[in-house]
Amino acid sequence: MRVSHVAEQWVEQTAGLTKPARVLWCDGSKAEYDRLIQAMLQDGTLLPLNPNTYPDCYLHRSHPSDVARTEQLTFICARQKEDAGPTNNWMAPAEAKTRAGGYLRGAMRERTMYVIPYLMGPAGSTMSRVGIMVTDSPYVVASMHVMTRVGQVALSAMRGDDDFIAGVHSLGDLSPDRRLVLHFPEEKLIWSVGSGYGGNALLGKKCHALRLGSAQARQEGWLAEHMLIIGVEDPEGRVTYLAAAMPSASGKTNLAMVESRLPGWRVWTVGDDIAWMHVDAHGQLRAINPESGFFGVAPNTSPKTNPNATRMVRSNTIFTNVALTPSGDPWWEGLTPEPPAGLVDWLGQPWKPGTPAAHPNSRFTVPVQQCPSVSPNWEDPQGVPISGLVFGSRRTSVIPLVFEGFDWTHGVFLGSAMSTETTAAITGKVGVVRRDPMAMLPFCGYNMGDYFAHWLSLQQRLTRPPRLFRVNWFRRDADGKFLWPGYGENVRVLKWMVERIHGGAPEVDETPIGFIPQPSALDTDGLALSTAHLREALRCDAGEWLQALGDLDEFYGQFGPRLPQPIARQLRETRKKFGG
Ligand code: OXD
Ligand code: MN
Repeated sequence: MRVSHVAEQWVEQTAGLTKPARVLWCDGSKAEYDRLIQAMLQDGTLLPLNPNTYPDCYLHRSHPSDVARTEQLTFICARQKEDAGPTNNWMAPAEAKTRAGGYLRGAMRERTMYVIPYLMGPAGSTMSRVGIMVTDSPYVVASMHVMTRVGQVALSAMRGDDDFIAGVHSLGDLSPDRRLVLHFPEEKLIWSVGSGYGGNALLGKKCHALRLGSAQARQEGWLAEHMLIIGVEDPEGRVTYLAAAMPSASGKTNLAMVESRLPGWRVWTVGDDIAWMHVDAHGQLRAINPESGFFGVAPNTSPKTNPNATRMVRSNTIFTNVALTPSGDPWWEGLTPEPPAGLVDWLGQPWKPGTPAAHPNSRFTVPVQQCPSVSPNWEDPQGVPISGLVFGSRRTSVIPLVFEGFDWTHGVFLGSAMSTETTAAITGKVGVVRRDPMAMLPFCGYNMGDYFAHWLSLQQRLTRPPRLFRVNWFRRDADGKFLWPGYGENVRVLKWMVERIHGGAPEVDETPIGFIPQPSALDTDGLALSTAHLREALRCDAGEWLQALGDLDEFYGQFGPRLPQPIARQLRETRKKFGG
């Protein structure tokens, strides 16, 4: 492999700090992956699953205190606190290095330090970017093989000797007291110690593609977003591409590979979690999926909620923290209506009814190509043209099923004002409402006031700005029942968006929050949904909204002068339209 001098020096320096027994550069080959799997089967890091029903699938159990992203231990270490902004934890770079350096010193003794050159994005795309990470976890290496493109393909994409994001990862001693996930945007550097799980440890994903990616995107004039990418094919065979931001564990993977219930309509999967979007020379927004795998939430994935995912994880999949059946199949809540007898839970103990069998944030890691609905264009180096952007959140009340922003600025305001109920993807309380602008609250690597300004500024380069939509699949009626059936039926909402994008579906109500479809505008053929029910799902209530907008002044106020004036103006105007 051709290796950059800067990378070699940095690896040597890192080895000097962490003191591994050996250093091994990864080439990304199948043989390398197989060797890692064999070694992990031997030392018990992986358990084999039933080779007849789940060929080449494995189960990993993480440390029981290391099961989700730890936002409270995640820091943006910009030189100036203001550049991290009020929504990020901040630590001064020198202090961060002293603290984490203490945990990393000698942390790899008697371990192998794997060096993983990885490419985020398709080979040959000017939108793709390179990372080089070191880790002492073979599970992380195998997962990076699935989630990114590893080896020479990455090194060949470097545009200069130092054109890479550097990432140091060590399991440390896995103690939450000695766990830190640190981002140094000015140094293109990530340090993560003390966790072996998900976004804390697979550095390509949240740390690189979102936190440092978003900071780099701002400097270079593009967007790194927490968005799925899909192509929606209509009965005429036209494919309209959409990107949709949704908070973690809120059905993003389900929507990314949704199987349409509408005859003639079909959804093609480009990505399920992250979109990197550039404005091309013609002023068209184009998106790539920087990842090459899915790291999806297992619980509630079933033939009903996500048939494509249940098929896709039947081979070549690494499961983490799911339960195990006596015949060696993985199991999680929702997979089958009844739990099979004799389950072993995610901790490896006989399952006790009333306790979780799979951890609520248990996951599958699987290559994108295995998705039955994968788009033929998913690796197009030019990216796919985006005609609509969707902001979705999880709200029991207030937010209608779907509506459309008036224009780019108003749509950016809607995204910036998003709030959602928390899920098991992060440690902490589930179901608490918090502001989550563009579903990026935990992932924006710089001051979110500047982030809103960056979004607004793109408009001048867009000749045909995408339409911006807001969705909420999770609204409930007074009895606590979901108002919308969701899952495969969500294609009906996508159909409405596609019609709007192409100048159709004029039956809308103009409300203070945007255009809401009249019940007749949504195709509900074959659904047992009354108009009254649908009206409730689409209802916009002035009193509820004025209350919901109540704490936005405080949220926006934190950004002080960094809050763009157009956003403050949109809030004032919305209130005024509601009579507030
Ligand atoms: C994820 C997350 O893993 O958002 O995608 O937590
Ligand atoms: Mn995510």
